[in-house]
Amino acid sequence: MTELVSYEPATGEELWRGAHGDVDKIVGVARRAWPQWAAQSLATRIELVRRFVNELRKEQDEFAELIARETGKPMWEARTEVEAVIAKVEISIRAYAERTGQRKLDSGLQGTAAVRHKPHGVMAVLGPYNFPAHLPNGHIIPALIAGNAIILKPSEKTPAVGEALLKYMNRAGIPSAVVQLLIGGPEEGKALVAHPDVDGVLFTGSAQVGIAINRKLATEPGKILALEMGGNNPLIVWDTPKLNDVAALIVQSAFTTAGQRCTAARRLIVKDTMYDEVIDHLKKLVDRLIIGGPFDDPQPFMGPVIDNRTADQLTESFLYLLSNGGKAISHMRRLDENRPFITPGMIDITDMAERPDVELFGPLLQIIKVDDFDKAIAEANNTRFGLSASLVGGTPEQYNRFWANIRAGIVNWNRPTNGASSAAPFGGIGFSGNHRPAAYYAADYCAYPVTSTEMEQPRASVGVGFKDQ
Ligand code: UN1
Repeated sequence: MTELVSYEPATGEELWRGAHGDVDKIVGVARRAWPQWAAQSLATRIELVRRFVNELRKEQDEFAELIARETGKPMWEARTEVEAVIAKVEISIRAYAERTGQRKLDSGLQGTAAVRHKPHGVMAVLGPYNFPAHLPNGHIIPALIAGNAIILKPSEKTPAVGEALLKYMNRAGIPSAVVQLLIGGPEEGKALVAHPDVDGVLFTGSAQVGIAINRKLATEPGKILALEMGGNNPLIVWDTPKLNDVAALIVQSAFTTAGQRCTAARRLIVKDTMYDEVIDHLKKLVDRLIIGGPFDDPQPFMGPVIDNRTADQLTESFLYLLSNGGKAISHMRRLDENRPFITPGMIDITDMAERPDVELFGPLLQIIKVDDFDKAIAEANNTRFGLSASLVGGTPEQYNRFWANIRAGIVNWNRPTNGASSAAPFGGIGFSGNHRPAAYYAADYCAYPVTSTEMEQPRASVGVGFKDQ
């Protein structure tokens, strides 16, 4: 049987090894377990997800350490991820009540009309490697609360974190048949998504894979599909005096988690009169940025990217931009031949004839100089993606114009493109996903509304068109 192995990006050491799962068998177990889980009271399911938080809290440091090992992100960031997992539970309980709770309505029909929600059944959760606990958890918890059985297929780069997440859930008393782990690669992923006994797919990952799933499910209109994909997110810098703060905001947007966030700023669009000063501040800050292993002391700003192949692809992308009209502001360099530590790359692509509209998932920032605010907005919209966008500086009137014209699901003023709230709807448009698949509105994907109209006695409403007896 094929085995999956995960390695620590920072050291190259093997971290985890396990056999690929049997999709049919796992789906069968979920199918059989589901009715009993759905029949539990909502209060019981809520009690159990709250117990999961208690279990996790007991081993919060160990879990953060595992996340740091398997992703390469610094401990301070791994701890933040565990906090986000914990916070998601109360957010999801609230979201279930507010988004999918029972509602009476005035339907205009005779009788009492109400909308109530039911779980879909078996939900497949496909997770990413950048937040291997937080993002799948953001789908698992609302789906569990709603009464679904879950199959988690973690990214093949982070199986250990996926396994640990479910272990805490099982310890809390959520049955192991109700939250199962499927280890595997694309083959298992495809089989799971297309399985006739899987009722919904909650996906977080690249646009390429998300679009393939969407195509695969095109003939199954009833299957629920939440797509949280990537971005080619713009950050516009307009008139603003606080350049130290602006530089810090740009660095945070583009380079936290080594740029491996769906919300990372990929394109910096700068007003021409601000350009030299902004770039100067930015370069100085990037030069001070510490890159290192997750447990280094002092803690690094960012770790390695996920693996050597990704590091190679990113440095190749940087060279591609450079040889196609880009001007290097700061070179993306490999710091270690054997490990995927790379320096943040910044490149001015203003003069590039054709700009690639792909998500470069790493610490690579493309910079564009513009001389007019409307051109800046047009430049920001020059993408098929539409996840997150920020304006830094400018007047309230300009922010309003930006807000009205920008095509993105998350729009910010004077704050980074990333670090979006988990208590708010989260998601994008276009190649970024199908609207609001995550965070607060994830609840919408986890239960379907049933409209019921109820009368005390049987009665039809059409009384014309019959012959006399
Ligand atoms: C980010 O903005 O860096 O809970 C990711 C969620 C979001 C994820 C945000 N807060 O799904």
